[in-house]
Amino acid sequence: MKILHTSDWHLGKNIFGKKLIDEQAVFFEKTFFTLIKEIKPDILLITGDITDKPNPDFETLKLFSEILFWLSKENVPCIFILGNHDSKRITLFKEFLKQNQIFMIDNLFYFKNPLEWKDEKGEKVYFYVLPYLHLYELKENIEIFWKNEKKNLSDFFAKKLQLLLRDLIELLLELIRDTIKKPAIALGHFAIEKGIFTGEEISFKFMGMEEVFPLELFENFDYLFLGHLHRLQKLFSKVFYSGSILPYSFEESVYEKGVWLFEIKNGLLIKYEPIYLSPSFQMKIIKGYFKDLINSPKDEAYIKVILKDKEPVLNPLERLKTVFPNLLILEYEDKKTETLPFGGNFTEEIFLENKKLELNEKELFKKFYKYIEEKEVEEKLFEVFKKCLKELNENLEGVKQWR
Ligand SMILES: [Mn+2]
Repeated sequence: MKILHTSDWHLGKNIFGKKLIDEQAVFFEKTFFTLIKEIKPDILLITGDITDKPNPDFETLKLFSEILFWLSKENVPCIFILGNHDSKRITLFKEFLKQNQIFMIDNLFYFKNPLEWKDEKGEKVYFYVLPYLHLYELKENIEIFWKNEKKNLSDFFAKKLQLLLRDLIELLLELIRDTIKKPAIALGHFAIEKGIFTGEEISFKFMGMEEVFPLELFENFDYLFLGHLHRLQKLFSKVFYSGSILPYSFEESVYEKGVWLFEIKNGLLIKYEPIYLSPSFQMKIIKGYFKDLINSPKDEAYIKVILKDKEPVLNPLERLKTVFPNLLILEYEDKKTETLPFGGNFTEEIFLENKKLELNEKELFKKFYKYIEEKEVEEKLFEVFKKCLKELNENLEGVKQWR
C-alpha cells in the first residue's frame, strides 16, 4: 500500500504582506499534481493546517475547492484533518466530499472507530484520526462519542480542577487502549518530544496545543504521521512530520521541502522515502553593506536584507527595490542602528565639528544636503532655505521681544 503524506499547506498564507496564493496555485498545478499522477498513492494524507487562517478569504477557498475538485476527478482518496490554523468552515461540505472518498475530519469519530483502509491487494491499515480541536471541543467530543462507556467520564472531569490538554489526550488513549487494531497509524497535528520547531508553528487559537507530548503516550500506535512542525523530519523510528509544503519563512527556506512516501506491506512499514519538491518561489537572506548591495545584479527572489552598515541609510528599502523588486523586509545587523533616528550620528558629528569651525547655518545646511543627496545644493533650493531661515530668525526675535 502506497501512502503519500503531506501537511501544513497554509493556503492563503502571506509573508510580510506578500500574498502567496498565486505561487501556491502554481505549485499545486505544476508540481504537486504531477507528483500524484506519477506516484498514484492508494491514499493521500493531509495532517492539518490546510488553510492559514480559520476564516480564509474567497481566493483561498477557491484554490482549496480547485484542489479538492482535481483530487476527486483523479479518484485520489484522501484524509484531511484540522490543524490549529483551520476551522470547521473548511469541512462544511464533508458529507458530499465523503462520497468521493475525500474525508474531512473535524471530530473524534475516526479516533474511536478507526478508518479502515484497504488497497486492491487486500493490504489493510487502521487510521486513528486525531484532528486539532479546542480543549472544550475535545472534552465535548469525548462526552459525545464515549457516552456509553462503562468508565464514568463525569467522575473523571469532576475530579479535575483544571483540565489540561495532556489529561484529555491521556484519557483518550486510555479509552481506546484495549480496542486498538493493527497496524495502527495515528494521524494528528501536534508536537512530539525531540521534534524540531521552526518558529512558524504559532497558534491561532486561544487554547494552543503548544504542549509537547512524550512518545510513550502513543506507544500503542505502530506509526504516527503528523502535522504541525514545519520541518520535514523523522523522530525515533515511527514518527514522521512531512513539514510545510512550501517555505514560509526566510530562516527556514534553507531546508528542503517535500512529502513522505510510505509503503506498507504485511502490516509493516517497509519503505519511507522523503520526496523533495522544489518550491514555486525562492526565498533568500542577503547580508551586506548598502553600497555593495545597490550595485549587485538584479534578483527576483523574495528577499530579506540584513544591512551591515553601522550608520542608518536613507530610504534603504525603496532604493534596494530597484535591485531586488521582491524585497520584503530589511533589518540592520546591529539592532542599535535600526533604532537610531536617521542622521543621529551625523548631526552629533556636525554639531561638534561646527563648534570647532563655527559654521553658520547656511554652510551647515549645504553640508547636510550634500551628505544626504550626495550632490551640491542647487541655487534655487538654497534660496528657499535662506528665506525660511530668515523667517525663522525673525520669528525667534519676535518671541524674544515678547518675553
Ligand atoms: Mn502549520
